[in-house]
Amino acid sequence: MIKIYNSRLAGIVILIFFIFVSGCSSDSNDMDPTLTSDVSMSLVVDNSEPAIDDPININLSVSNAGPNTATGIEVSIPLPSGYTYIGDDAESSTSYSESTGTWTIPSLDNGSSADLAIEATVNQSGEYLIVAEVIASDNEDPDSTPNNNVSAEDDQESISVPPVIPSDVVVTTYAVVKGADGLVMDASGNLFAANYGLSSVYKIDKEKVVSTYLTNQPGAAGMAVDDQGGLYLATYNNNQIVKVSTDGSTVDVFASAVLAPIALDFDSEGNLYTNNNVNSAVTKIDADGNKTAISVDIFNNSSLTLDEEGNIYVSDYNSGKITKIDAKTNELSEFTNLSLNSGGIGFIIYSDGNFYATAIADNVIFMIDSDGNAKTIAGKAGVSGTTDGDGNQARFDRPIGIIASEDGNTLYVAQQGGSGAIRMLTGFR
Ligand SMILES: [Ca+2]
Ligand SMILES: [Ca+2]
Repeated sequence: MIKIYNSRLAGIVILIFFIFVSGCSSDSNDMDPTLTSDVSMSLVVDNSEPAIDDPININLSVSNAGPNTATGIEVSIPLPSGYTYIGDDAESSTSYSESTGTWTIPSLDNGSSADLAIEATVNQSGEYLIVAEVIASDNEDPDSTPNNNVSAEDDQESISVPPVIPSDVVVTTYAVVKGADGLVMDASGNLFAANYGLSSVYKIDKEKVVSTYLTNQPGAAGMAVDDQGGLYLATYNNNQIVKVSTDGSTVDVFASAVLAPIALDFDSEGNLYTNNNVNSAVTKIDADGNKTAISVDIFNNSSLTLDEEGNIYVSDYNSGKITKIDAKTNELSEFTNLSLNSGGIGFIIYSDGNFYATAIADNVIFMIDSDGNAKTIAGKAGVSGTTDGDGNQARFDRPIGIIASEDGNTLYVAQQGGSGAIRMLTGFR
């Protein structure tokens, strides 16, 4: 009995050993989860300061520090919206799918690496942060886990390559008023800066002398000047539009019961428009003060402007969206959607074929062409400051009001933050 038992047991042990040896002699790592490969990556670009539309090569390298051959590696590296894919050069035996953003590496020997170069152009706007991570691998890795999105691990890298702003943009400090809101310039070149919190409007004349122009205007916001030089002011907290006489001596109510007005702009026929901040609407006011409501798809709308054809553009305080209202049909369409990291748009203006917008929380100034293509012309997204200099170096502190000079070649920007300096931009077009 015992002998028979032992002989059967020996046979089973031999059989198991045979299966084990034959299994390990194959190439498949699936058979043994204890195989280990330390996979890591590097991510670099060949041009870290590209201009808009410049091509760059995004170079990704994945290495295996062993001890075993790594198999079944998949790396996620999708191109964000700030880039346009041109092509890629994936090392032979590997493949990159532009549509899924996945680079597949079937096998990587101990001590070897695989390379991928993605060629792309840098867009005027969009998301620029490129994130690459190993999302699959057959073997155990001693210091990283596929697809867990832990940036400190060696299987994940990121890089951001926003376009460098043309350096002929120059930003200087024009004048300092108490933290401002809306801005307007009259035909003589005098600037007027409204202060919402102080219910006041300050005048900055051509010699940059600052004086108090209006007081007791609750929630002083946006302004516009008519053809006769009359200044109109939206008083947000009074739900009114007031008109100031040319010499500044009298202030009359031009329109009342205009809910939460912010920006003001005229069309070529002398109709005045304002955005109703908390009413998903725009109010049109004719020369006699008669009001017409026009719907817009933005509730917390922050500003409006009109082009020379009378189309109305309304900005969203909460996002980068600007909606166009067709002058003839009142039909709504998305004009553009500015790429913002946080917060929304302050004021938008139209000037001589282009649009300009302030990004309050992002601290940048946008220029938008008539097709809705936007680019940052000054400031650095997410970085506030007071530095003057070229467009790349200049910093803003909650830029809000914006107005262009008559010839369209100079911009003035009011700021809520810091000392309330009004900044002047040139060289942007
Ligand atoms: Ca690793
Ligand atoms: Ca990881």
